Amino acid sequence: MASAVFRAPSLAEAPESVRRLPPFTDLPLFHVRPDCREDWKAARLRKNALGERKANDGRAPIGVEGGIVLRFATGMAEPPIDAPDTEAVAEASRAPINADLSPEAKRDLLATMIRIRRFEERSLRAYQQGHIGGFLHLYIGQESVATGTVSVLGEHDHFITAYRDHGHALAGGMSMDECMAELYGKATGCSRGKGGSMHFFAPERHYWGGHGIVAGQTPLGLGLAFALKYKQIPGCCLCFLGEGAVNQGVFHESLNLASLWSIPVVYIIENNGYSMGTSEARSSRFSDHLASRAEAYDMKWETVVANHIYTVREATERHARHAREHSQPVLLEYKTYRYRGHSVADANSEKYRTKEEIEHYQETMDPITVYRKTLQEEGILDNEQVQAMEKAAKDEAAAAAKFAEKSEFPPVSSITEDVYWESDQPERTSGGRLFF
Ligand SMILES: Cc1ncc(C[n+]2csc(CCOP(=O)(O)OP(=O)(O)O)c2C)c(N)n1
Ligand SMILES: [Mg+2]
Repeated sequence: MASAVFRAPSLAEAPESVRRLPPFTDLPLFHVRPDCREDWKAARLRKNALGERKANDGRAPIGVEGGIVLRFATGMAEPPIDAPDTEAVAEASRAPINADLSPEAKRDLLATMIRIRRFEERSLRAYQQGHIGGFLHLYIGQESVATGTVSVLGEHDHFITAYRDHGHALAGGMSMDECMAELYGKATGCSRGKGGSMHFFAPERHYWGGHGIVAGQTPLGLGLAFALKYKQIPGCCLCFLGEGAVNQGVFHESLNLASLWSIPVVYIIENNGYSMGTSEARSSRFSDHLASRAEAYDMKWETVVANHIYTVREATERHARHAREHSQPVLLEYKTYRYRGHSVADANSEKYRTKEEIEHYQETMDPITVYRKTLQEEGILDNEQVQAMEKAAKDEAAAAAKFAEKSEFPPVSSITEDVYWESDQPERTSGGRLFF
């Protein structure tokens, strides 16, 4: 008999909740939720008819949760977000953190998001031309999160993230030159060419990277915030993670300690709907909000649709202030979306989601487009200014690529420099730096 794992359950074996559904023969062996938008459903069914069923020999297991039919082997997600939260945007725009911005400061935020996107598009081109090797995780689609969060940080605050780290770096003030050179593996890169895409660092800007192990940065973020409290520095630490990191044990250990010791750490889940090719729905058991898991640790939490930078700034500022003033942790979940594959190697990112899903997001939710419209409606941005920002960002990215190409690779002799133990052994150091 075939292994249970690879066998579609028969109706007789199904639990009562399943038997009440239409017969399996009427249901495609596909990931369909009854509340899913009709056009997406249709697109999924079309794709299914075209080859998915054949590819899986009709044997993909089916799971049913509360009337929701899931196929676990492969399949696509419930779209991470359906529509902008217009009410929340209007409210956030009236909050002092946004309302008090000068027109110039508002335009600067747009310019930063455009810079991040053009930088990454240029880096993708460089990758395809063979200048960049290894990983390249693009942040395209999520720009409002890094730009909005980092823009409300105070002088004593710190931030740290995972490997999808280019946006945070540029939002934190790092130059395109040092970032692009790092991607090229050159000695002029921010990590002297030894880190690459996943390891952008700028501790002098309070940016602590850049970490490749999923959830590995979550205890480090806790440690940074602990150090602030221990040294009585009135700051907090923003610690970013993907929604794929929320089931890692170390994340839960970190939440527990953060709450137990009242540590001013703001955990920010950038929920872009997918961990590599696995949708949120297929990887995590939760009711409505991933962030509600914070309740297990007696911790505050909130979920925010993050495609508008005003909502991101409002929520981050409010929670960061609370963290600093009360020395309390919080778990914030930002609903966002990535357009590209997990990394450049994930070229067929439409395999686990439909083209329609990606297009829908780009047309209705794109963080750069929606914010540009907001500024135009506020009467503080015209087309010429947008074009100037676009040109400046493209020119800057092209210049950074040139700078990287011309730079030297690090010498082989430098391979033993910048290793971790140095800071504890000053007499044997080659120049490692201490920042606290
Ligand atoms: C401990 C560990 N397990 C597995 C991996 C391989 N891996 C790299 S990224 C990733 C998906 C993480 O997705 P998510 O946290 O949602 O972040 P996103 O890529 O969406 O930004 C996995 C499984 C890893 N790097 N570390
Ligand atoms: Mg993700």
